[in-house]
Amino acid sequence: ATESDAHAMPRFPEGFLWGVSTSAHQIEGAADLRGPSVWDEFTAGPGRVKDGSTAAVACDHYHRYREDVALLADLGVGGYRFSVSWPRVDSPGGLGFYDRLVDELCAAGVRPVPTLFHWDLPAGLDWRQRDTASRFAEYVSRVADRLGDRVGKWITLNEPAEHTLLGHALGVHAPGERLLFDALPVAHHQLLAHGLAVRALRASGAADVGIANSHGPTWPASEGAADREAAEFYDVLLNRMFADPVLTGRYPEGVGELMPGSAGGIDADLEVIAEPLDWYGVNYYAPTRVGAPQGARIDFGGVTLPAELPFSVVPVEGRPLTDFGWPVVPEGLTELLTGFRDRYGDRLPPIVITENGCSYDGLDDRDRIAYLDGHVRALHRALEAGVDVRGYFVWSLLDNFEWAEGYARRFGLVHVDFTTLERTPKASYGWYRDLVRGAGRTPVR
Ligand code: GBH
Repeated sequence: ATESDAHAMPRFPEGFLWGVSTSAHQIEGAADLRGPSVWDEFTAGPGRVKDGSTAAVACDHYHRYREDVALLADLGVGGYRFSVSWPRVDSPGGLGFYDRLVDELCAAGVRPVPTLFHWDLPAGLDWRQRDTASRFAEYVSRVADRLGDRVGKWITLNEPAEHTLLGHALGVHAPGERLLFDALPVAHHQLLAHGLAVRALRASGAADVGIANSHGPTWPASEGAADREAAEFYDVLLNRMFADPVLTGRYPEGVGELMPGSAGGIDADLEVIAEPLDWYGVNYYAPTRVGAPQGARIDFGGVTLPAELPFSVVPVEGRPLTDFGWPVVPEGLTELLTGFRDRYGDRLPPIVITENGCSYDGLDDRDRIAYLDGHVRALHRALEAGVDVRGYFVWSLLDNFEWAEGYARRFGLVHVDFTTLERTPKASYGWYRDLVRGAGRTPVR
């Protein structure tokens, strides 16, 4: 075999959905044409975002969506995962933008895959309030009634785990609360919102509903009991607390008692949360090594964790790091997916990788190609091991507003000059186009 044969991409099943992902607050801009979100309030405060930037303009996707859809069409992806901004939908004419975007996508033969909440909660709402869950379901019904004739595949929430941890427990994301374990009701109310949204979507005729949860293998720092116990705790907190209730209708042992129940008790909520899904979305970036608490503040991928947590995060050694400092561990994706299949068995619907990607600078981004190539192969190994994975979405189409990191971290297949807003495809865009086009285009419906 020639060298190129040895490196040939393995074949993926017919109909496998290749795509790219973005989110509203990170790319749209046009902040004057929507209501404020908790992120607008948060970034207005000093020292919250590293470069002092805001998402008021971002990639100006709101005005340039036609150009961006042309980039998607040229890329040849079968799906585009974007998010709908709740504060935009709540403002006059707000749904019109998503109407136009969805029409443009359909005309380009790209399947729209909207996420209904990607962290930009309307200012004034608060996930600590149970009522926010029913407000969310009402908003979801409005969006589904308007777009449901052209949208098949829906995502309720993006990463409630990260939103709870970073936004409400550690305060490095909006709304900037440092509640530590008192943030748990925020997780429960988002999960309840997810379940109510699934019901609202189905009531409006939607047939292909999922969630995008962040997951990664948790590796104990050593085989010692204290490290293993700390890693187990972390795994419950970041992975199982969000997957178990959705997939099995139960919280992991010990967690349910900490959650606020409804008048009907926690079981009534869990029944809503466990509404069966058509598919389960996984966002994967890296595994995390976790050990016993060290009584010191620790750096966690750019975030400083308080010392009082019952675990510590330790570096994964011997691996290349992305610009963000996250280790590159493709086989972690295989481990994660086979682990999910083993843990959840028949309760696990087909999986879609709803985000995977890395931050690197430069147009000749060979490191990104290496990262993506490794992860796509790792995904294929999970398929060979019998895990039912139906799609893969790269984070992200465009360089964008990377939350507390501002514009300093570039995750795009397409470079954005944030002064001129000019888009320039990177080497990785060409690589992904070859992969997607070689694999065959996924039919739109
Ligand atoms: C996603 O969050 C978001 O959905 C998206 O909006 C965002 O732009 C994108 O990722 C990139 O950040 O243990 O040190 O390796 C994912 C956030 C990724 C945060 C994995 C923790 C592990 C850090 N998580 N990360 S480390």
